Amino acid sequence: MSRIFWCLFFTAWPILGIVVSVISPQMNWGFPDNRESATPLGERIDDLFYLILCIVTIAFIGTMVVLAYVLWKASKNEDEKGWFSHGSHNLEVIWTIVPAGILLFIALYQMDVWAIYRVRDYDLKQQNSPRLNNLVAEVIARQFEWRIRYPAPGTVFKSKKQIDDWLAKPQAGDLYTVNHLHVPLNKETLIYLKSGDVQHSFFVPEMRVKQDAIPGQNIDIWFTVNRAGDFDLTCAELCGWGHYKMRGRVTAIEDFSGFLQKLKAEQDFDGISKSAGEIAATGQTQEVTR
Ligand SMILES: [Cu+2]
Repeated sequence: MSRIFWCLFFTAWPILGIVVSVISPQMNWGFPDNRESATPLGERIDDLFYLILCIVTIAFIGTMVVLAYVLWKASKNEDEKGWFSHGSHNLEVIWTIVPAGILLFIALYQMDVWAIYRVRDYDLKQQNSPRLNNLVAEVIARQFEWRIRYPAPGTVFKSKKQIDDWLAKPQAGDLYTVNHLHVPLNKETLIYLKSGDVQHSFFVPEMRVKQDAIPGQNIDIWFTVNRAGDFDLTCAELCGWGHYKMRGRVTAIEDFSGFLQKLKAEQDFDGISKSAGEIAATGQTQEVTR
């Protein structure tokens, strides 16, 4: 094969790759259900991904242009031999310092988002902090399901110690569900994540929320959902033979306290009085029919 063939061959693939990348959003060639973030913080996380995508695209195009130039230059003379280099100190310094500088820039630039994502419990330690009552639920990941515990409707936490006490053991009046977490819409939400056995990972792709559940730890997760609806919850840590079936749902609803009241009516239903639906509809206490 002539050198010009290899020059065209190795130049065509990067060009094809770039063309496919540019047209794929319009052609809907992305991942299925690759939808926009349902949380404002998720949008900022997406922006970080796009920033990194821009940086690697520039680096990719730059290196491919150099490669194409070298191939094209060498293809003009079939008899010219290659030049072997044992390294260039200056070049090595440059390609160490430039990526290091880019990594340092990304590390500093993302700190804000990371702080909002991970470090929001600092003022829970203050008495009567408004954030104390952002607590919505405790989620226990276990082989192979998500166990959800909500505080009794109307519970008010006045200190971090009260939260810790609530987390330490189940309380009378707590409400329970399995694999389906409800959260309030447009409100800063705090959930605590625990593991009942091995390591799991609480992952809600559309909310851009992902957090490992680690045995022995209560891990706080903060988010604000600003789109009503159902979102897939999945386990993102291989946790055993039934890992694949650790699927759940997160639902963001406007009337969160109404949901808790309905859940309480269902849970308190003794099986012989009015149906849970009727009680929830009327808001009455139960009457036992004999
Ligand atoms: Cu798992």
